[in-house]
Amino acid sequence: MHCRRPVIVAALWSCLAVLAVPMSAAASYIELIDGDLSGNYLSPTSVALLPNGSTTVSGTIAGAGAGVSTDLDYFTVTVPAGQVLSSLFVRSGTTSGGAIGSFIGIFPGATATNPAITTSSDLLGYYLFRQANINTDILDDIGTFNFNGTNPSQGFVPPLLANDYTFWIQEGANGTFSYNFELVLTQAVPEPATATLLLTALGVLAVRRRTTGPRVTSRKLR
Ligand SMILES: [Ca+2]
Ligand SMILES: [Ca+2]
Repeated sequence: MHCRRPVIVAALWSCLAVLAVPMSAAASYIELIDGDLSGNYLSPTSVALLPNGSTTVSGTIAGAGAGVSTDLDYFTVTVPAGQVLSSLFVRSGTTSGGAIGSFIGIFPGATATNPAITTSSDLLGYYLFRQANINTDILDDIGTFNFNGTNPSQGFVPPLLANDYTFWIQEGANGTFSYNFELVLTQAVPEPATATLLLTALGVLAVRRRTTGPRVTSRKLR
């Protein structure tokens, strides 16, 4: 049931795209409508991302204070072949918690690791988001953040390429806090090496055409 809405929206978008009707693409997972995201790091909720468009993921996390999280949210996304995750915007409605913000982390693959023993290096990246981040893209911050300068993640430079990724959102301060994220998929561009190979291949073809053309003509003339 959780996947139906994005799938239907994606199908609608495909139809409209065929008809060349201009329209902004969007999909969403809203906890208020779709239910609480999984708190099980081994079985995150699957959230479908809309290709060449935006997917909103919004909900709440809760804590009991002293770093104890009582509602953790895990969700897995698949960045399909030919697409990249280019941005993650913090949108309005985000409250976050504590003095330094709420936690968001990204694991490579379709599961997370046990939060009781997870270290920063298990994560591709992580960040402490807050209201000041509203309407900014924090994907690059997630890729470079290093709390206290002593907790490095694996690190990455956006965009995130085609693969499965698992997001982990939590807050240990006392209370319930809202988040509202926009994940943006865009078309992958060929890597420079691939582009160079293509250009080289095209160049070889062009040279061959130039060299074979006159020879054929001269044979015909003889
Ligand atoms: Ca939740
Ligand atoms: Ca949850």
